[in-house]
Amino acid sequence: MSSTQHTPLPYYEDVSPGSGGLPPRAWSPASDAARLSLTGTWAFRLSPTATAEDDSFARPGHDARGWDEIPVPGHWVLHGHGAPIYTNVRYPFPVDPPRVPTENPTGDHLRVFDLPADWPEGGDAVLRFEGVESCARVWLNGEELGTFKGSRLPHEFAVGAVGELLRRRGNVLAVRVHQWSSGSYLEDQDQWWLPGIFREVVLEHRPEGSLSDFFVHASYDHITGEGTLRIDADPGGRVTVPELGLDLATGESATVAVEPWSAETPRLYEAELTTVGESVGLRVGFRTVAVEDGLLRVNGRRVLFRGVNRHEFHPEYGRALDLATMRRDLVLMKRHNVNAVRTSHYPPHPAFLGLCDELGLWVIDECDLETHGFAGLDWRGNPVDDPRWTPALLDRAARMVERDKNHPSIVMWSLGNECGTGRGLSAMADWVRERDPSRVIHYEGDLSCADTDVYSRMYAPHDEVDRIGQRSEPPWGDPELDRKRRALPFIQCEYAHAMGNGPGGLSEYQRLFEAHERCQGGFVWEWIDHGFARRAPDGRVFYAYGGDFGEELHDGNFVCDGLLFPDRTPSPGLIEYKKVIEPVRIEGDGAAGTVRITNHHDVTDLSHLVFSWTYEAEGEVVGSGELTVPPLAPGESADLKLPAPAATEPGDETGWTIEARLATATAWAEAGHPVAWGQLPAVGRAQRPRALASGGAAARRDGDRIVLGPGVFDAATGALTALGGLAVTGPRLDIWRAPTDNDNGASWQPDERYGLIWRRLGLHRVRHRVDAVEAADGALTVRTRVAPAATDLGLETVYRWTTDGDRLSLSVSVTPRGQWTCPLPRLGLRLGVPAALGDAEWFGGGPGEAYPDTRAASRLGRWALSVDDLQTPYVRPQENGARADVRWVRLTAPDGTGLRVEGAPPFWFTARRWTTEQLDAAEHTPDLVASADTVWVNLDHGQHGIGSQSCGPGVLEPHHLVAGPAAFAFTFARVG
Ligand code: IPT
Repeated sequence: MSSTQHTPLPYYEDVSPGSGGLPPRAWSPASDAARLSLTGTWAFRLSPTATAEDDSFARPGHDARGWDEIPVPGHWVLHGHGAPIYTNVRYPFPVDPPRVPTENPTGDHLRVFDLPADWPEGGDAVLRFEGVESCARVWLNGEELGTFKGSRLPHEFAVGAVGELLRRRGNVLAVRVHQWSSGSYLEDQDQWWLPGIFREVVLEHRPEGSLSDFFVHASYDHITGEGTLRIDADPGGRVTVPELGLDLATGESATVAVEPWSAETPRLYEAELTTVGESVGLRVGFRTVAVEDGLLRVNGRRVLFRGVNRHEFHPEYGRALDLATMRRDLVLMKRHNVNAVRTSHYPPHPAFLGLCDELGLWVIDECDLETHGFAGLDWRGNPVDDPRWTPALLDRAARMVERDKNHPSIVMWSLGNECGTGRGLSAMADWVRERDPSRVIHYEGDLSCADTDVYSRMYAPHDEVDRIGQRSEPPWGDPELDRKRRALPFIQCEYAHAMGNGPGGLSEYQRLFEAHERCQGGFVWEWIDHGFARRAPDGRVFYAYGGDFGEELHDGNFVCDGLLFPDRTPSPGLIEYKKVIEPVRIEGDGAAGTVRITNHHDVTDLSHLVFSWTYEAEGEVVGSGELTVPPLAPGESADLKLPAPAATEPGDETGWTIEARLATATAWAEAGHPVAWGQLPAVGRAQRPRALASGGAAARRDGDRIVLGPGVFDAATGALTALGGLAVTGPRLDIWRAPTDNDNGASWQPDERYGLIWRRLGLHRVRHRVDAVEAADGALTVRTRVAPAATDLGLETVYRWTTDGDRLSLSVSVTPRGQWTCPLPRLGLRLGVPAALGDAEWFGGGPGEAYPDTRAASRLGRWALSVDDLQTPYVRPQENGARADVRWVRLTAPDGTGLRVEGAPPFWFTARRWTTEQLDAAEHTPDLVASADTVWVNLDHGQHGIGSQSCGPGVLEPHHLVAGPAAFAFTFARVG
C-alpha cells in the first residue's frame, strides 16, 4: 500500500473546511428576495462507505425509483437507516486525524424541483444549507458545486441565474453526506452522533444589487439614554427606523433617545435596510456590552446570568428542530426565571437567536468546535494546536460570527468547548475580536484566560467559587496572566449537573453569586435530557440512551442530564432552579407580621408584578389579600407590614405565603404567572409528644401474635402485621435508596462516590437480627441489630410501640455501632400497605419532590397526589419522589379507608408501587412493574443530600446524613 503522505486525501478527510462555497454572511429571515424552501421528502440511498457508489446519481435522469425516501431536514439514523451513537468524550472511531474509518455511512440525497412561476428572471441565486452533519458534496443538475464541513454552520453555493445552471423546471439537486469526515474531529461534543441534512435547504434569489452582507451596530449609552445606530452594508443603501424617525444611509450613524434592549426588557425597533436589489426587515436592539472594573456590564449594569446550557434536541427528530419546539424551549426558560442561554456547543438554528432577541435572553453563542477526545491522549495531535487545521477553525469562527452578528441577544462569542489550547484557538480569538469588538470572548478550556475576556469555569465547587469571588483563586501559571485573570468577571459556563435526581446545591451557589459581584452567575448543565422516545412491548413510552442502539462504545445515560425530561416536561430540578433564581426575594418575620421584598432584577423595577398574601393554618388558607409593594429599583428592598392575621385554633401551625405574579401578560406568559414566592412561618407547630403515653392498653399474647390496641404483631419478629384490620408489612428500619446518578458520581471527581461505597458496604442487603421482643408496661419493645454481611458495622435499632387504644405510636432509636466512615443513604422506616391505598394527602412540603439540598421549591401546604403521580420518571430509574417536612400523611383507598401517619419530628415521605430494590435494578422506566398487592412507603427521619457529582462536586457537608444516634417517632391510625 502506498503511504498516505503520497496519496492526496479525499475531500471528506482533508483538513480543509471545504471548497467552492461562498463566504459567510448575515442571516436575514425577512428579505423580499425570492426564496424557495427545499424542505420536504427527498430520495435517499445509504451506502456503507464513502466510495461504495459513484457520483452518477447526481446526473439528471438518474433513476432513483428504487431509493427510499427521507424527510429533509432529518437525520437518517432516526428514519430507519442505521442507528444513533452516543459517546461523551471518546471518539467512536480510531483517533488518527484527519483520517476516518472506511466504514463511513454515506447518505445520497436527491431532490428534483421546479422554480415557482414567479421566480424572477434576472439575478443570481444561491443554494443555502443551514446544517448538514458532517460533510457534504453538492451537485446541481449534474454539475458539482463543492464540498463543505462544519455541521452546525451555514454553507452557500452560487448557482447563477435562471438559464445558467439553474433551470425553471426539473432541477436535480444531489447531496452526498458522509457521517465521518475530518470535521468529525472538530465536533466531539457530548451528544448523539446524528448524520444527515438536519436543517433547511433553501434556494435564495440574489437580485442584482442585493445585499452580500450587512452588520448592524446598535449601542446604548446608559449615561445619556441614547442609542447609536449604524448599519454597514455591501452594497450600500438606506436604513429606516420609522419609530425613531430615522432615515440614514448605510455607514452613517445616528444617535437618538431609545429604550435599550435587555433580557428583561427585550425592546426591539423595526427597521428596514434597502439596497438597489433587496429590502431586508430587521429588528434592532440597542445595547452595549463591556468588561469594566472587573465586571461584565450591559448598558452600564452588572448582569447576573441565571442560565442554562441548551443543546438542540427533540426526542423523535434529534437536532432537526421545528420553530415551535425552539419557541417552546424559550417560553419554558422564561417561565422558569431563566435569563440566559449558552448554545452548547454549536451555533443553534438561526431562528432560535431571533426568538432570543424577541423574548429576551442573554446568549453565549458557541462555535461548533470540540476536540475533547484528545484529552485522553494528553492532547497529542489536537487540531486546535496544529496549524494545518487553522483554516478550518477560522472558517468555523467566521461562519458563526457572520451569520449571527446582528442579534442583540448575543453578548458573548464562545470559541468552542473542551478543545484544549493552541495556536488555532488564539487565531480564532484574534479574528473574532477584530471582526466584532462589541462583544466579549468566552472560552472555558484555557484557565490562563490568555485569549478571553471573562474567566469561565465548569463545575467549580462552592468553596472555590467563593475564593474566585474574592479574586483570590490560586495562581494558574504566568503571573502576568494571573493578574489579568483576577481582574476579569467570573461565570460558570457549566455547573449543577442536572443528571437524574438533582442537581443539589443550587441555593448555595446562588448565594455566592449574590455575595460576590465578580460572580456573574452560571449556566446549569443542561437544558434537556437527550433520550429518544421508544415504545416498550406493552406500549409504554420510554426513553433510550447510550447503549440502547448496540453501540460498541457509549456513555450510557450520561446523555440524559437535563432540567427537562426528553418530552420537555419540567423535572423537579427545573422547578428548584426557578425558585433559587427568582428575581424577587421574599423574606421576613411571620411571627412579627413583617415581610422584606428585595428586587433582584438586573434592569427592571417591580412595577410589572403584583403581590398577594395568604395566611394559612395547618396548611389551609384562612385569609388572603393583595400586598402593595413599591416599584423598587434593582437591588432595593422594602420592609412591609402584613395585615393582622385571622384568628386560628390554639395549637394550629400558621404561616404566610407571599407571591409575586406578572401584572400583565407577556410574550411568554399570561397575566398572573407566578414569578417568586416566599413563606414566613408565624405560629410554630405545637410540640408533639414523641409517642402516645403507654397504658392505653396492655400488650397481650394471642398464639404466635401479640396484640396491642389496634395493632397485631408477629410474636417472633415483633413486626406489625395489621393495624385496625388493615394488613401491613411491618415498618422496619430502612437505610437503602436506589443510588442516583449523582450518588454514583463521576470518575474524575475527587470526592467520595457514595453510591459505589454504599453498595460495596452492602447497604442494599442489610439483615435485621431480632434480639428481643418484650411486652411490658403497656408497651411492646423490639430490639434489633441491622447490618450487612462481612462487616462489623451495624445499627442497633429499638422499636417501642404504645397505644391509646385507637392509635399506635412507634418510637425508634438508632445507635450506630462500628466505625462508620460514610453517610447513610437514608434513615427511616419502610412499610408495605395494601395496593388499594393509592391516594396520598399530606401536610408538609410539596407539591414536588425534595431532598436536603434540593428543597428550596418545596412549599409547606396541604397536598394530594396519587401514588402514581408521586413518582418522578427519571429516564434511568433511581431514588425519587420524597416529600420534605411532612407533618402527617393519609394514604387512602377509593372508598376512603386507609392509614394516617403523623411524625414527630416531621419526616420525608415516599410511596411507590415497587420496592427500592426493584427501582435500583431498573434501567428504563418500563422495567418498573407495579405490585398488585403492595404500596411501599418510606417514612424517613433523614435523607442524604443529592449534590451534583455525576459531573461536578458532591453533597455539601451540611447535607450529609451522618451515621449518628437518632430518635424519631410516628403515630399510626386507621382512617375511615
Ligand atoms: C462537560 C462538557 O462540556 C459537556 O459537554 C458535558 O459533557 C458535561 O461536561 C457533562 O455532561 S466536560 C466534563 C468532563 C467536565
